[in-house]
Amino acid sequence: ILGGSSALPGTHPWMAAIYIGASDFCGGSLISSCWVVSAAHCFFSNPLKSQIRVVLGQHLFNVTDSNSRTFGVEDYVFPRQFSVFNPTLHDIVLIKLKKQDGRCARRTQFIRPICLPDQSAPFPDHYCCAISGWGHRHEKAERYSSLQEGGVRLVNHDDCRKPQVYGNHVTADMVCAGLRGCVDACQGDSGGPLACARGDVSFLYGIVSWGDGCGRTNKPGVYTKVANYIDWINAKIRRKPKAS
Ligand code: 4AZ
Repeated sequence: ILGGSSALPGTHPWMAAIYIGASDFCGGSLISSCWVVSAAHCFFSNPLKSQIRVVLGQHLFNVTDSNSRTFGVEDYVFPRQFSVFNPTLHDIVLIKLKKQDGRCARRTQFIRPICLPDQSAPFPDHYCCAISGWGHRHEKAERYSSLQEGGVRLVNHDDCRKPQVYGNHVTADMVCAGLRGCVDACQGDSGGPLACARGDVSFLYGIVSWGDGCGRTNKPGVYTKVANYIDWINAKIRRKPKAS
């Protein structure tokens, strides 16, 4: 996160740290006890499930403590439209955590799921939402940071599709945020949440997906529009009735 500030432990309790293979890293969001949402492009090389670790309740990058819990991965699923040939389209993946002693994440002060957005109640243009992540704090940073947070305003969709912004690279399955570039997501924040709140309830409105650099004028961050994938998410995470 560029231009943000250090988050206090427990203020983004849905935040997941996802370690992929030897050196890849992405953010994610806990949406139910056993399921985390992230960006499909983070998984585009089809990493072995056994090489992925998901840490909940983490604060410092690469540091586990008594508040954090580490999970293996049972499975991960892409929407059927996702294609490695165009990984910014349908950039969402569902990750199923491996149970430990018969269950996945237990709620604590530091671990709690975020609500899915309501398809019929979008947030308005210029609404102020929050991004968080362990990613780079400048375009040329060389290491990840402690968990950062910052506020970004939602950008009007037509404005984001203007030729001097992103033109038709931005589709109806994306939302843009942070036009003025003071705060933006950056490398290593991918997969993490764009969280918009109504009252004190936070909703997972977007997933950090792509952008031209970090914090550049007229180059907002682009996020997967989670509301467009609610039916797919619910179909995948719904407990399947046991055959009797
Ligand atoms: C990245 O490389 C990345 N400014 C993520 C988000 C943005 C740019 C780059 C948006 O993962």
